[in-house]
Amino acid sequence: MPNRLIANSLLFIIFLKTILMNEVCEINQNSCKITKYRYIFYDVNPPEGFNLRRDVYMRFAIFAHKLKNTELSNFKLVLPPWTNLYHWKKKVSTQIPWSHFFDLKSLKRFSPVIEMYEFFDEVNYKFTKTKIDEVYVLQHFREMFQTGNFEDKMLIEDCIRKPKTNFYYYNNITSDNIKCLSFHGYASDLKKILKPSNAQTILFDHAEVALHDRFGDNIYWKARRSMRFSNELKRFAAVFRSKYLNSSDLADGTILPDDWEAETGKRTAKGGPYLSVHLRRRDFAIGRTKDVPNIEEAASQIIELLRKLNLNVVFIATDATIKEYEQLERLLSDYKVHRFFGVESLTDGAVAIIDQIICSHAQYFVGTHESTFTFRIQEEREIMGFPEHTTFNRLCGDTCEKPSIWRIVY
Ligand SMILES: Nc1nc2c(ncn2[C@@H]2O[C@H](COP(=O)(O)OP(=O)(O)O)[C@@H](O)[C@H]2O)c(=O)[nH]1
Ligand SMILES: [Mg+2]
Repeated sequence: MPNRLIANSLLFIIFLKTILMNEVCEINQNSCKITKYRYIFYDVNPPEGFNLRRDVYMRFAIFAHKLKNTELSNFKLVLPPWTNLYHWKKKVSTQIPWSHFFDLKSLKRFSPVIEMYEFFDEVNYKFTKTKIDEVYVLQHFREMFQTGNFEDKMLIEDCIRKPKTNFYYYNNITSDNIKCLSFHGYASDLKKILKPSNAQTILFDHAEVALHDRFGDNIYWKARRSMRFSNELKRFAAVFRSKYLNSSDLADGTILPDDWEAETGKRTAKGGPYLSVHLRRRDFAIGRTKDVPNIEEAASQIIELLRKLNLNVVFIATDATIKEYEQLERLLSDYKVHRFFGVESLTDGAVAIIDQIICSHAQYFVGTHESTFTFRIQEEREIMGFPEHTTFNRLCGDTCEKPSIWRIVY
């Protein structure tokens, strides 16, 4: 009977829809769309800065990338929206999507990532409450540091600290299934959690506990190359470079293909006719006095470099206070000194990226010891193909070992 068939099919669809959507659409069931996808969320220890967060993103983007073409290929990685960070002085009033900083199309060419709003849209959550099916708060094994036994492992254990998952400050997201997962291993090991689970949504908090699968291999660099900055931020940097630093991609030899997948790795970048400096202050100037110079020492090292390079223009990226920066400027008064001050409409995060872009295009770069802000600039220069000796340089404190060289591989 065709009618019965139709009725049965309808019932079956409703049944399917109910099991699929049961956990996630609490109110307003009718508005729920059927989606065949499952979702990995992650979040990072709140005090961590932007550039460490970019590194954690890579660990999870690589994890999700490796799920493609496996039995877990219906998982997508939901990008954790940006909320106020410790280093951002100008507060943001809402969750910021990744497209504010990065080119989403490029990210998606590497890994099945989506923005939070795309997730909301896919499951039509807008007016409903979202309950994450399973939350795992990663923590280090307590006994590992006592016994020195660093085998890879994971185990649901008592929480060492009371978990404070904030769900990106959305007041319509919760979970009633939060566990602590003692973990020592690589991000991709987390598929052991995905495999036996039939949850549609899984959140890993304190994701920074999971390590890179393989730091510095070609997959690492693919993930890294896919993290192209948004066109808007690139434009701000380009205007500044052209206006103050006599720098353009054509003249500097820094034109890259539109698609990062087409990059071949030529070491032919020349860079603009300026020295760029990343001078990390604030918490580094307090907590790492041995490794970072004071302002006078920084100035004399910069002058030495300018003389050696026969340059008279320097671009300073720094989180220094205005007072410190003015002191530096005075000490460098024989030279043209530039800093990007930004405009009112730019977020602190955007200004920081524009600083990084301008630094990465200089003929010669010198950074701050063990700052992830500096590391990201060095990677950018590796991608553009600068000679290594122009990139892996640091300002000296009392200590001055040479920075590690992380060469790009394809
Ligand atoms: N605009 C700007 N911000 C900076 C600079 N250096 C540090 N910051 C800010 O301070 C934060 C430092 O945190 P993070 O990104 O984790 O780098 P790290 O702490 O140096 O390893 C950055 O994200 C920026 O918000 C700089 O040169 N320019
Ligand atoms: Mg930091």
